[in-house]
Amino acid sequence: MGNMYAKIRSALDLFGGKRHRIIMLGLDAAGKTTILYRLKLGETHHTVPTIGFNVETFHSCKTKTNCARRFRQFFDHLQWRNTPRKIYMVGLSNAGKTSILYQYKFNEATSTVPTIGFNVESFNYRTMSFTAWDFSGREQLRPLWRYYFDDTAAVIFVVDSASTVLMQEAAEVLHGLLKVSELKDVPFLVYVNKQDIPTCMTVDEVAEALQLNNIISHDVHVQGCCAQTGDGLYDGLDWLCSAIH
Ligand SMILES: Nc1nc2c(ncn2[C@@H]2O[C@H](COP(=O)(O)OP(=O)(O)OP(=O)(O)O)[C@@H](O)[C@H]2O)c(=O)[nH]1
Ligand SMILES: [Mg+2]
Repeated sequence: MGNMYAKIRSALDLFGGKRHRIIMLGLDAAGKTTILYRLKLGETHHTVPTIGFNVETFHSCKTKTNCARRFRQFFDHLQWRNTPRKIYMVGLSNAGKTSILYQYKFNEATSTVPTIGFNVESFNYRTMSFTAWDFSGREQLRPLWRYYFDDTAAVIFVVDSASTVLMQEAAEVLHGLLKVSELKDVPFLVYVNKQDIPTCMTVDEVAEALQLNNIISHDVHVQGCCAQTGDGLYDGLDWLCSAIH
């Protein structure tokens, strides 16, 4: 019982229900007051050098998204339920999306056929439950993607690293997704798949071709993998779990 109360108390802290005193220290003109006003008001204000100190109270639960995330964390923390997170798997056709999905689900290589529409599978990893939506990458079927953006916790973008000629098209599709307002604040895991093929591009080469280093709008992680052996897939999922939390 004592353990249960301790859990509830620490979970309530996630709501910001408890007050914490933060002492901000640093050299002259380091930006302390600017940070304080940003936390308090959500915007940058002109400051003058502080004589003595400033005191402000602010709530960490600032945006609706943050509140929803904290609410979910609250339930997870109590382990009353583990809400499945929706993973949105996209990329060009033949990239290996369905092969990756089946590795997640069955932990083994499974033969696939080109997806028409989408596949949906649930699986658990570590303490989290996921519902993965794996869409067809065919150009004619990509318009379907936009009807399923809602409630996406993370995007997995799969690239065939052995298909050099399609890299430009993959870059355009990926950057198009990064502009979608429903996917704002959603982390993107980019799987550089088929790393077992001798002629494949390296992870760095693909990252450069996809201009991944220039992305500042989203949390993006690039991970080399091979869907046939499963290599790299769980390293990517580890990152995803931490990015979703
Ligand atoms: N050598 C190799 N082949 C792979 C790998 N991953 C997938 N494949 C093969 O690539 C082909 C396409 O894989 P899928 O998983 O069906 O591709 P997809 O992205 O789901 O394609 P669509 O459903 O058409 O969008 C299949 O023949 C897979 O066996 C890999 O890591 N290495
Ligand atoms: Mg498929």
